[in-house]
Amino acid sequence: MWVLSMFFIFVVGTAGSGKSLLTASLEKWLVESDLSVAVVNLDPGVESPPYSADVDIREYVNYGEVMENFGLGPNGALVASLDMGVSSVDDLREEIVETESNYVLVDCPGQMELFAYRNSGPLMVSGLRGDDPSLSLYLLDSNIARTASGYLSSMLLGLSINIRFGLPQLSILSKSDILMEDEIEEIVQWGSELHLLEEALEQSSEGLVREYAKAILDMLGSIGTMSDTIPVSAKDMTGFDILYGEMQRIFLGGDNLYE
Ligand SMILES: Nc1nc2c(ncn2[C@@H]2O[C@H](COP(=O)(O)OP(=O)(O)O)[C@@H](O)[C@H]2O)c(=O)[nH]1
Ligand SMILES: [Mg+2]
Repeated sequence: MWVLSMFFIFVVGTAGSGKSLLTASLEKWLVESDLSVAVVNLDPGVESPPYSADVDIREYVNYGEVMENFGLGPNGALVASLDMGVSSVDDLREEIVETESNYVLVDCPGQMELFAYRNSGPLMVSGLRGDDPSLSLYLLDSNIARTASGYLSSMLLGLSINIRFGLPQLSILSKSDILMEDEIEEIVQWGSELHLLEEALEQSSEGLVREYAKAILDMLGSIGTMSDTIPVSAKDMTGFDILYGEMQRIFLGGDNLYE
């Protein structure tokens, strides 16, 4: 019997890196390609996301009430809301399965760092995806990645998110429309040719960074986890064909590299 898989795509990155708009644009792109898509909002604190969510954590936890009832600030309330959301993960998954979609786009919380480092993050991810094939899209914000030290620190955060979630991960250079073509090329090259990144760090960085940059780059080179960075603009809808190709390569690759 032919069993249809659902493919889960978790959109992750720091606050403001463009997760929600990318989710909206990727949904549009996939639907235009005749694929069915379910969009999941996992951000309890979002007011009006740029898409209409099929499944929404806000139906299970009330961020405003959590803030008020427990006397918490925005970050504390987010952490508490996510912890509470984990107890509803089976219901969220059931709602997702009922949509019978080809792709499930999961827009992760604004403060991704909090989500990734708490237990609720990985628990939520594994509960939502079940045994379905999954990957994460890690957004490197062009505003940050345009400098060598910004790129390196974003990369390292991506690596640590990768360690927490244990999913195959693609690096996306988000908001690429704000960069010049040659800037994009340079950033993409940093990912594949670490010596270029090292040179850029040497030219631009303070002494201390220069000293340990080499050690970090040697470490990155030896674990060989650097994948190509894919420039995408959710605003201009560019880069999606290449992104889709890379997602297919992971989902349909047929190997068990990530299991
Ligand atoms: N120029 C440009 N701006 C973008 C793009 N994607 C998102 N933004 C802007 O960046 C800000 C944060 O985007 P959002 O999707 O809410 O980020 P999130 O916090 O990661 O969900 C918003 O003002 C967006 O309009 C893009 O592709 N190009
Ligand atoms: Mg968002």
